[in-house]
Amino acid sequence: MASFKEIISTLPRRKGWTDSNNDLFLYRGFWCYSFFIEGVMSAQQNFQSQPSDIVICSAPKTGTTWLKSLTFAIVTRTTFDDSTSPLLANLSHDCVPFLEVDLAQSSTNRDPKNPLLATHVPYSSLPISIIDSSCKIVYICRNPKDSFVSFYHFIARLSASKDMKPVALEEAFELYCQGVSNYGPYWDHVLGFWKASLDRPDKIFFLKYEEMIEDTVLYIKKLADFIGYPFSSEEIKKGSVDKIVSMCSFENLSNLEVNKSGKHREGTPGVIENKIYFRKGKVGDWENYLTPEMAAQLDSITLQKLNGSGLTL
Ligand code: PAP
Repeated sequence: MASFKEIISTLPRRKGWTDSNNDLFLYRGFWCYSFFIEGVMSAQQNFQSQPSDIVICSAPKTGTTWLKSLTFAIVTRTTFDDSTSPLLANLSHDCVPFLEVDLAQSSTNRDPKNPLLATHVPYSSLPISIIDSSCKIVYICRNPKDSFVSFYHFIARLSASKDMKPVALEEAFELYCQGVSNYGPYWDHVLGFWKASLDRPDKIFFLKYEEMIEDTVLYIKKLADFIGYPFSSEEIKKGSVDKIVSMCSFENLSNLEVNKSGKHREGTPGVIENKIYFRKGKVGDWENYLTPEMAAQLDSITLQKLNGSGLTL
């Protein structure tokens, strides 16, 4: 049987968003770096989901770090509070295992007390046991203009820390519009989960970053209900929800020492400074980076792609 690497070497490829040799490959309809595709292939073969699992799904740069923090804080709130939470000493990515990296080889490599896992894999390529089991999926999406700008800055900051150069913003923009971004096309990613959430509303909870920023308390309560960890009226009176909102706020998390100076996956080639996951955490920052023409181009692609779906972004 051909190895994962051999299979990947036969896939269509495009240059990634930096000057390094790290190409994006088209695997089952989505673009991805080979390291992650190997993980996805392996997870598809090996990962066994449990009914109690809560799978946090997202395209990159749509609010993953925040959603992981919120969900982790919700499910661990009887064990920890806002002065003892592991989120105060660890990046949320280190509290929630990443399917295609941490769990690719084995589904038992987990803390049995933690039902959470996360992935960027599109709905149609999730391991079959996640689709078939009664586990819950929570999906977050974000306006494509802000997602693109966030993505570009992430790559630029990552490149600076790894002695690489990002492509120019205009070039990355063209690639993004063509769907050539890690786990892209972005619109296909969102639509896959959107349609699945309409078909299976008990299984998939669909969130938008902008709505969560607008009314975090409301969506935390909805999220807690959906994943089976509802807040009691007693907890609400005591301010439990507000404490989680404050603890997981951009201001609080980005100012923690661990997120200012710590590193994710230290000692591996994938090492990333935690601070790169925190930039502005705002809605509408695209206005500072995209020309009106670029914004109109992205809006028109979004309108066309989402046409008839009932979804707006
Ligand atoms: P990932 O998919 O690689 O994990 P992700 O967390 O989705 O990345 O994206 C980072 C974005 O979330 C950044 O957005 P920006 O570039 O527009 O600023 C980051 O600032 C934002 N972010 C991180 N933590 C929070 C938070 N606690 N609240 C709101 N936004 C946040």
